[in-house]
Amino acid sequence: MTQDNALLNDVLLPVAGGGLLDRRLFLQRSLELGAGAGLLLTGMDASGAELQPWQKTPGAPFSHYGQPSPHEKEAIRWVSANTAAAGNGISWTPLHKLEGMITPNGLHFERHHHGVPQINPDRHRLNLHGLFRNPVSFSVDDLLRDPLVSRICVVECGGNSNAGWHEEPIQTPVGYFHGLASCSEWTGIPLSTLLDEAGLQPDARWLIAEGADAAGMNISIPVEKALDDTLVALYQNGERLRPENGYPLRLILPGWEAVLNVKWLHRLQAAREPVMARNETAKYTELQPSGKARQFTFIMDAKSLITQPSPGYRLHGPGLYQISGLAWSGRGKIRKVEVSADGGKSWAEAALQEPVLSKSFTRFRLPWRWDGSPLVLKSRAIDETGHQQPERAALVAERGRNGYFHYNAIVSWAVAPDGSLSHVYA
Ligand SMILES: Nc1nc2c(c(=O)[nH]1)N[C@H]1C(S)=C(S)[C@@H](COP(=O)(O)O)O[C@H]1N2
Ligand SMILES: [Mo]
Repeated sequence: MTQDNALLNDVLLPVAGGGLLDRRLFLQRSLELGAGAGLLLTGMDASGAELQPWQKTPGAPFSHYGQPSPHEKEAIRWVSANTAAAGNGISWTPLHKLEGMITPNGLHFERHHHGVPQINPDRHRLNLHGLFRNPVSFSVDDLLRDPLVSRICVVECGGNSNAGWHEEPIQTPVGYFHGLASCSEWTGIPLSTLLDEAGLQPDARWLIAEGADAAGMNISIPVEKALDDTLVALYQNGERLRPENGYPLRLILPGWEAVLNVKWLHRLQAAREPVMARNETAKYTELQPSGKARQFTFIMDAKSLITQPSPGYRLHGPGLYQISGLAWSGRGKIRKVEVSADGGKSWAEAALQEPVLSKSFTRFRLPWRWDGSPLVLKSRAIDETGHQQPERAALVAERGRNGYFHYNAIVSWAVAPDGSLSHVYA
């Protein structure tokens, strides 16, 4: 018996009660590692699989802030900047590349009217003025000392999905059609706390919020919503807000069109009347078939879409698939999502993945066996208030052809025999 073998036998004998083994077992581990090194030389692991280069040498060092794998270069925001106006434009969340319900901060959609201000938090203040008994000015540090609360909710631009109003169905990955919506955990201070502290006067009906960007975007918020679930957010998915999403602080009005979620918030004026800013008169209003215009249409209605499979992907032949998608409603929780694989003739109830949260992305899934024939996939959401997503024809009949905002019709993907998908009005 060699000296090494004797050592191996020794260290496997218990050295004390309860199964304690000899501390020299670590030496045996290194003997095993020696054997492993032999495998390394043969270029195969114990299962006979070939060792990859990264299994043979130490990996990259630590990093202060992580980045996605370089192999995930397609999971990016799609930028659509307005070249006529500096800093004006949008970028879309790649919903077709994501799973689960939370949007990573680097992929939260963006809408800026005048670029992303680079704010020094030490020089930023939030001023409450107008119809308050004690007008007050907060520093960011003041606000960070207040008791914080968190909630998960969707931020969705009122103009999201508006390509649905086009005469012809837009052909683009689903995130670049419906991705002006993102879902995050927001942490901050209930606005009602700050309004209490400043002594909101009873005759105040509106709060006029203004951002510290060069556009000085302003908009009017009804006092009822401000006192209900509105948050002054400081954190987004656990870290401080990203500059593009409002650093150091922004408003979050769960379920309402995102234009009200004023970023870089620096002023709240309590008033009797709305300010009639551009974004509540020239924009975010729509002429109806009745001849009347919609205004102050704050709530984002129920919506759903299938993200897998979706246009840009190709099914690899007949067989078993999992349909996966997102549903949400600005009115509350999603009660039910139904999926059709025959263009709306029959519907099956999808499984909703927990947690199902109010005004948040809800992931739905349904197994599906594709037999290779052409068909149309659809999904429709019903929220806890009973609101159901309309068919496109019904939405157009109700709202007419001047629609630009609040498009929430059922979305249809046609599957071709070659497994490719396209957006159809069906
Ligand atoms: N100060 C300020 N707030 C703003 C805007 C802006 O341009 N400036 N854009 C609004 C619009 S139209 C939308 S859709 C949301 C977008 O928020 P996000 O960029 O964090 O996704 O911010 C809103 N708040
Ligand atoms: Mo927006």
